[in-house]
Amino acid sequence: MVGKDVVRGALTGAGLAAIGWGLYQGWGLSHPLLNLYGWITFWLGVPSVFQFAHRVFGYGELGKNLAFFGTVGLWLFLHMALTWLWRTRGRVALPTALVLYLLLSGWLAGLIYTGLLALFWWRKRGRTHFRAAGGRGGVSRRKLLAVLGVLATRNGRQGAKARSATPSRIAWDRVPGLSLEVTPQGKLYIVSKNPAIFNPNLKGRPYSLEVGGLVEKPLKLGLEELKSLPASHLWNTLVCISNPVGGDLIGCARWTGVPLKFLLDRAGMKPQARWLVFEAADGYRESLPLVELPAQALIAYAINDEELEPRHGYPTRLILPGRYGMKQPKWLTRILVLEREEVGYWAQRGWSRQAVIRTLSRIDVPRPGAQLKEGEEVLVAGVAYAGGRPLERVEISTDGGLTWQRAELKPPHGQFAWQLWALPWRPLQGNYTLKVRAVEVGGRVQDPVDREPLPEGASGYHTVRVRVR
Ligand SMILES: Nc1nc2c(c(=O)[nH]1)N[C@H]1C(S)=C(S)[C@@H](COP(=O)(O)O)O[C@H]1N2
Ligand SMILES: [Mo]
Repeated sequence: MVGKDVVRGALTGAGLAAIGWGLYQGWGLSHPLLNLYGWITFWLGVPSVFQFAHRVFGYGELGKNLAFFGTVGLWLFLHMALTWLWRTRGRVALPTALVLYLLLSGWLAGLIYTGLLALFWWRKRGRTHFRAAGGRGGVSRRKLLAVLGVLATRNGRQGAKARSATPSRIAWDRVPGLSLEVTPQGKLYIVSKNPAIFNPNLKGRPYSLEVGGLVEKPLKLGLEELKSLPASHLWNTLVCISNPVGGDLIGCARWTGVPLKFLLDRAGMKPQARWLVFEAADGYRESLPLVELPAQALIAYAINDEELEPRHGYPTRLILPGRYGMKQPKWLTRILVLEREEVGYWAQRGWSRQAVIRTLSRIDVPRPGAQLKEGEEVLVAGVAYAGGRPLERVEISTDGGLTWQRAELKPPHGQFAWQLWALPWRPLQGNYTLKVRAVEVGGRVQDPVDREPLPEGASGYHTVRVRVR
């Protein structure tokens, strides 16, 4: 009999998760499975797990997805237990489920899920009747699932090529292996707390951005209204705080949107206003002290003159120059002005609260382990960024950091744009350890101490070993 509970429980759990996915994508209803995942990553202490997963799986999506599969397993197990309860202790099963769903996802979703579960159970009992009477039982349920599935539309990936060139000794757009100075949207890294299928897709859904809390005049603006307000452009480098030294969770683009200051001025601050809190459609939160809000911060709706793709935050996201990506919520739905801080999603999990970008530099070419030919000139080249603090120079060492030479530095597109750098190099035979470091105006040299990304972002010099024959 317990074997049947296992099968039924798993089917029930899977069915609820699927219907819930439709409700989440279609109407933005809180999904208990996603919240369970949030809890688990919270209580397991993502920081240490993250560092571990980082080593074992690299810094891609694998670790996150494994954690998610674990959550799915737990979710199914919970429904097996509930199914068993329902069979053996009948009456306590539904209240238990109610408490579980309420805890996981609040009253609205909690009631809806309990209702759905009751429906599942009731149908399971009823089905024997229906079967005898002509088997109509499963049909409407299948229809419901199909309708809900259709509600969520997914979007294909595309990205236009964008290149830019400035006259210089170096043809910047033709250095083999060097990053594009402007990252096309389709090539910009993607990071989200959610497994990909749970990223909100707000395309075709009614949308409005609220500005509320300690303001004189709360605002509620649709996308078209936002677009009709005075727009600003900002060159901004987006980099994830979990980007390791030399990593590729970084890109630079030209963002378009409404200056956040403009919206706040329009709403009017009350005297007690101290903090900005940002809320997103996936339940993500971040906050920032009002006094630290840079004038350039945007509520962005376009990148490189294209509409934001769903995975990059359609219809709007915050662009907060100088801070890591975690402080730039995608799928923005609400901005609250408060008296005190609300600790952000990742900050709750041990990451930095301020998340100020550390000065970084990366060698794009040559690649680690490259075999070069003696006497042939190559360009050592890469990118550097100091979080909006102007760069004075970028230096390269070919002897593991003993001596340094100055690379050519391409002028940036803007204060918050990364910079390309390159250095012609004609090596003799041997093994070389290349290193790069950036130096800010005023002489502050990039931090050489090797640090893991957690909690304040990685530091240390990107190092590449090559062989010349
Ligand atoms: N709503 C929401 N916004 C979010 C996140 C998220 O999980 N949910 N992740 C943040 C993190 S950690 C980063 S690094 C950036 C990544 O933005 P991108 O995927 O557009 O490159 O989005 C940020 N904004
Ligand atoms: Mo991030």
